[in-house]
Amino acid sequence: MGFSIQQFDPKKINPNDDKAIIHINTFVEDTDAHYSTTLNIMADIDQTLAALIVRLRREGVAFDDSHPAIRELLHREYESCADDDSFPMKPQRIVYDTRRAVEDDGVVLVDTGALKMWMARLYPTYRSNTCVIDNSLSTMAWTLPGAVAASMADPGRPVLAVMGDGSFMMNVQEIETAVRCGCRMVILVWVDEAYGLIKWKMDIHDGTHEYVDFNNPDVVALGASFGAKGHEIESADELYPVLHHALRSGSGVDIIACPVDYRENMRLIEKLGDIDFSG
Ligand SMILES: Cc1ncc(C[n+]2csc(CCOP(=O)(O)OP(=O)(O)O)c2C)c(N)n1
Repeated sequence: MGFSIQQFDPKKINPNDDKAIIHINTFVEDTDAHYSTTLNIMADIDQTLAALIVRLRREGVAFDDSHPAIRELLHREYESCADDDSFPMKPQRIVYDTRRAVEDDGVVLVDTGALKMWMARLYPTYRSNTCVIDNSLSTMAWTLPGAVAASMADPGRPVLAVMGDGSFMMNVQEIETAVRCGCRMVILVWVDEAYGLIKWKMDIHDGTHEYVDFNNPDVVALGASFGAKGHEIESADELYPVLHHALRSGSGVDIIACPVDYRENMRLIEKLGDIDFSG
């Protein structure tokens, strides 16, 4: 459902091209040696699933759409570092504290990078369109202008852009736009002083990395120079109250820089096996 070849190599799920594939999407997928479809349903996915469920129920087919085992696994991982006070912070704890701080209808925009691997897997959502992820083109840095747009579209709603430091620096000038246009938004920057996802990929493939590390500016001074407010997180217990307060306080743009411990990335690989890095 919703599959697109540019997002994921079908060879990984269908190496011998011997699986029966029912493809449901708003478009027919490109032909691929590992993606020969048995049936193409070209339609709105939401409506297709709703119709399918009605039909299955009517015909008395027993099915379980709650997947308790998967939910339990995810929930356990999501809560695993809730009390972990190591610093720089574990990605799992940043996701956990982010979810606690954002109201159920708050909009979170997740940028491209290693942080996306953590947010996309673990961040629970309670309403539709409250966690926006660019999974296809996966362009870096879109969440800063994206947050400007989200806050203009619905000024009363909390808006949070979650970005890596590489992405943040790539579109940092858009803070000027946000301040000039009177946007109310918060930017949470996961700081690892590197292009973390690329470093991770190099470490997996070559066992080493190069030219992916960099230094960051002082976020408090940077924020002030744009007329925004910068915060440096200096211990694990600070993130939740600072984020919680920023999301609820008055006006303007808040930028929160939070150091992250990406040694967890390789541990995740050991736990899960191979991971797709396209984009
Ligand atoms: C515009 C653009 N340039 C390059 C890439 C390739 N790319 C994907 S993730 C990434 C590094 C992201 O680094 P950062 O924003 O610091 O996040 P982190 O991975 O450290 O969490 C790069 C260079 C991309 N997806 N988009």
